Amino acid sequence: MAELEALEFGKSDFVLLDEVNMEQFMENLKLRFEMGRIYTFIGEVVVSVNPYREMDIYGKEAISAYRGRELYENPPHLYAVADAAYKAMKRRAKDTCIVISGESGAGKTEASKYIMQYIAAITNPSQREEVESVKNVLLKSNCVLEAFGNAKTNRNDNSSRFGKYMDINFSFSGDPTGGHINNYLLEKSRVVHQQQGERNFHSFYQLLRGSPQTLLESYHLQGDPAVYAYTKEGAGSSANSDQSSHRAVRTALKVIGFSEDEIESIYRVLATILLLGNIQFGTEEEIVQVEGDGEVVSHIAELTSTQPEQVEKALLFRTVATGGGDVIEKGHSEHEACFGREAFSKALYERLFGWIVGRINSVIEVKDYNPMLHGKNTVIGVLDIYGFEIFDNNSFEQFCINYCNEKLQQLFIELILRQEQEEYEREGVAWQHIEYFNNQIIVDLVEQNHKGILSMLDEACLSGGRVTDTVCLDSMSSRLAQHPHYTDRKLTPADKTMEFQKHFRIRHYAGDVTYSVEGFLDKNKDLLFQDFKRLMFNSTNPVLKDMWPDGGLSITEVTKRPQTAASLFKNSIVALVDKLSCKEPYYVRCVKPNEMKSPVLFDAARCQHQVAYLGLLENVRVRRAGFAYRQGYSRFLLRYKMTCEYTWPNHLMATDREAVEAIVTQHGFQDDVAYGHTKLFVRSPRSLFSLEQERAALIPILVLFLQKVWRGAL
Ligand code: AD9
Ligand code: MG
Repeated sequence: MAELEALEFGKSDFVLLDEVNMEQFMENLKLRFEMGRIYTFIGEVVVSVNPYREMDIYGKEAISAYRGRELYENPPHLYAVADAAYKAMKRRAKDTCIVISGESGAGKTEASKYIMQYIAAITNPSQREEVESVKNVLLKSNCVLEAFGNAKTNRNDNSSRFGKYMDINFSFSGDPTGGHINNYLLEKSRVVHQQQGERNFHSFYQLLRGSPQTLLESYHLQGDPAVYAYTKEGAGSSANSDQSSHRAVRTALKVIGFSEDEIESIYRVLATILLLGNIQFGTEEEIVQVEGDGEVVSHIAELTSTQPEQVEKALLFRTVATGGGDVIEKGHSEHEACFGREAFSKALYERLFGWIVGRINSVIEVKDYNPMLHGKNTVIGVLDIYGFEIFDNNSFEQFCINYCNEKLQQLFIELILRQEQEEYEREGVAWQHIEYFNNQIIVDLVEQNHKGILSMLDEACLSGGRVTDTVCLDSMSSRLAQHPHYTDRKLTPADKTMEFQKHFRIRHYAGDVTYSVEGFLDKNKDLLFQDFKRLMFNSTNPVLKDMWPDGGLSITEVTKRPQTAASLFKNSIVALVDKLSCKEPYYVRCVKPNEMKSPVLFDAARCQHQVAYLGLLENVRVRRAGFAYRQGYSRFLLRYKMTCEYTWPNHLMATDREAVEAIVTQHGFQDDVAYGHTKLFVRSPRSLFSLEQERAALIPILVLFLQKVWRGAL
């Protein structure tokens, strides 16, 4: 079957290419995409090309075809990887993880959903109620997190603007018992500003377009996104699914276990943010004021269960501790008031998102787990994190996202090589090392203590208000001038225009990215006046109050050196990498076929670039330098014993290994194999194909023979 698949639809595994070079790789990838074969293996890694159309390959039949089967028994599919991770977890009690990578719009989130659906479908055959409810919450959480964490960008109509790592816990019998979601760096700047043609987070449009008029009125909202500063930019695009999605999200929230009060509070926060965005400040007789008749302020107070005077005060003043230990109230300038309003809007959304994730976690966390009773609590982790981003204008967010991708690429290199090496060592098989580009140098450039860009940013942020973005850039450029992956703007004559005076460039593993430092320091400081935190902490709505536990601190108790956004992000990514590296990894590498979201266009240059930076060719080489196929002796025998006279129906040799040797020798591929302690290693899967073919040819004869035996004819 595999041979047939190879003939018609290209090679189902890139290790089968006649020669490993870019040309052949691309030819195969293109052929398979055009034939509707969007998945291809590199050993256990699945390469996926976004089909940009509905595929009829995820139904019940597909699920049962992959369930419990070996990777090579079926055509490549996400289900094959999901099943491999599940088997390893269940049979060998291994914690596993599935890392899905690729650039924005390549299909990571869709892949993660199919993987979760597969796991849900193959578990809990006895339909135990408590397991079903855990599965339901896990699945429904996707819908909620997408509403609040995804947005339409120019690259992807449903782009994840946060990173997600979900652990699913399993009982000894292999059923989901709970889970935990970690979220990473929500792109909160989107709340107040979107690039041309992009939207704010889906949740805003869903609320405005999906709520009945009476409800909108109670939120003091109008149903048109064009009315609000924060949703105006995206008001014109993709309105069709907002209404139905809103209903689905409300239902999902209920199913997960959010109370009516909690759901109401969530939408009140969204309404507050929309109203905040429309607040204007003006100056009269040198006093900064909120423009208008104060109605918006009282609406905000009503929505947040606070007092209008307190809302107004928080918008116009900040409390500061003087050097002498006094506490004074300082009026904002108009500029500061706008800054404060934007920071507050962003923080409201970020806290809301974090709170929703925390609330989901509280529902799905594994409770009352007793290892003595229930056995080892094993885990499958699924990572769906924003892909590498190169935009026309790249800012702090892209810098963090791309750093995260560098870390994950580092892990891929490390684990894929380590995993191979370890297995060969364990089994006592010799192997040959393969060269690859090690991106550690770029990781260091970003994260090294004292010498890395993140440290320099932090230094600049901690040295008070004197250092501007440009001063920080100058200092960075002089310290990193010699670094092969950092380009100082002064070194590139072509970029010496004014426009590029605030830029630096990093040669990432996935390509060159020019970052604009404008706003870097503000985003890194992530300053929010304590007055806003206190305002929310004093809300009489317990849900809101719960989101702002730090609002209870007085100005003198507030730490003068809060952690910066970049160091918080770095710590969370380092913790993520630690978490992943102690699990058995499975990889899905997603490729985006074109920029037009077209199901028929294979943009060869774009795809080739992705194949190159994802290190897929090196991946094939590593796989080929080693052994493409490995199988435990007893399983191998079970499958192929019919093809050899010495092993059919049973062998008389001392060990299974000797019996396997007999099969291999009889089929003449003894030079293509190595015998490990417990497994047979086959270098080229072609040897296996001939075996498979013979087996396939023998099966009808065998069936005929058995039928005759049963009928007593023999
Ligand atoms: V981002 O880094 O979050 O911006 P992703 O997650 O890699 O990105 P996503 O999964 O959202 O991309 O896929 C983008 C779009 O491609 C989806 O909205 C679908 O319209 C389309 N897509 C992706 N995978 C599939 C698939 N297996 N079948 C059909 C798909 N359509
Ligand atoms: Mg996504």
